[in-house]
Amino acid sequence: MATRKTTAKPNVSAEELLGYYREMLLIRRFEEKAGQLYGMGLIGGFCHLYIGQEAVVVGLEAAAEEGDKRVTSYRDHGHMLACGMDAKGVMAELTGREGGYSRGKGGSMHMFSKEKHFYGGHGIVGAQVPLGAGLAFHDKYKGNGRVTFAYFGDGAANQGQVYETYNMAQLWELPVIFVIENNQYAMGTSVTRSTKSPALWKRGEAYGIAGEEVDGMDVLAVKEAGEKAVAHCRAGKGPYILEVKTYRYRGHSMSDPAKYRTREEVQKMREERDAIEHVRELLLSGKHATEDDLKAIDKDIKAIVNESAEFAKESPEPSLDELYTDIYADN
Ligand SMILES: Cc1ncc(C[n+]2csc(CCOP(=O)(O)OP(=O)(O)O)c2C)c(N)n1
Ligand SMILES: [Mg+2]
Repeated sequence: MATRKTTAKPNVSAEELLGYYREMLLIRRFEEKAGQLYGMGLIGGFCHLYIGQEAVVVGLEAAAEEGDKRVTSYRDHGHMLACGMDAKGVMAELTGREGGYSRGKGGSMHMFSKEKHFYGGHGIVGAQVPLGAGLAFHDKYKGNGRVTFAYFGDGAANQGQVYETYNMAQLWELPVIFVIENNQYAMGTSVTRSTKSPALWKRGEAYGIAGEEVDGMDVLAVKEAGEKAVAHCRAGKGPYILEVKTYRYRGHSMSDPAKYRTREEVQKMREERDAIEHVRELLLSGKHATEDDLKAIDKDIKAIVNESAEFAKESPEPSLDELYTDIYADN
């Protein structure tokens, strides 16, 4: 990927840019804190951090409207924060406490919020893709104009169920945006090792689904592409594919020998392509904010994240009775 230019786009207000900066920073600091709590033994099981990929979900949430739905994989903390779920509830779920979004029974990979239209959090690679089409089917049936964002990875993009879903979604003209977060690796397997056709956005062509590739380290580019995809879906034209090129800085999960890439590769992405640094430069060079303004935001975010960690440590473990709840649908 080429190094991008750092001049502010004229159609973006200072307020918008500051909002994206805040939201991306919240995800990054939250994930760093989650990494620390994991190291301290306060979080158990799997924990997949989103550090590096923040511009994807923040850009797409900027294109969404109230009532739109989202569903994603196990790398889900960023999606929850970006759609407005409370950092305290997410962190407490990570520590397996009663104050968590699944009352401590779901952990990192299994959280939901009906209120924020967040449908998980799914540990089975690719499983959320047909679920996303199902959510979109509901909205099409109801004729409510809503759109679903179904996020999945480059590795998941090689799954059979994705293509069955493409076929049905196009056939039924479902309002679903298939967002491929191409962070270049599936656990330790690079895209170039797993496929001879790395243009994942083109794979809808066989089904008649339009798609495009987006620079996922540029929140403004993601937002613009998101708006186009949303307009396509809301106009009743069926699904759309966005392949968002991004990068994760941390390991796949919390234990990752990282033998599949060099430290230099990671370092280069951090130094030259970081999405938060990009917005920071836009804010400063466009004189939309001063260093002090940004420091104040950093301080604010730190306080929110620290508060979430305190809450997550203090919230009690779920009672044994919780074993018997959330098993059957409540009528
Ligand atoms: C059906 C299934 N197969 C294998 C796994 C183990 N697994 C977990 S994550 C993962 C890699 C997926 O990579 P990608 O779709 O690129 O998403 P990323 O982790 O990069 O966000 C694999 C193989 C699984 N959870 N489910
Ligand atoms: Mg991947």
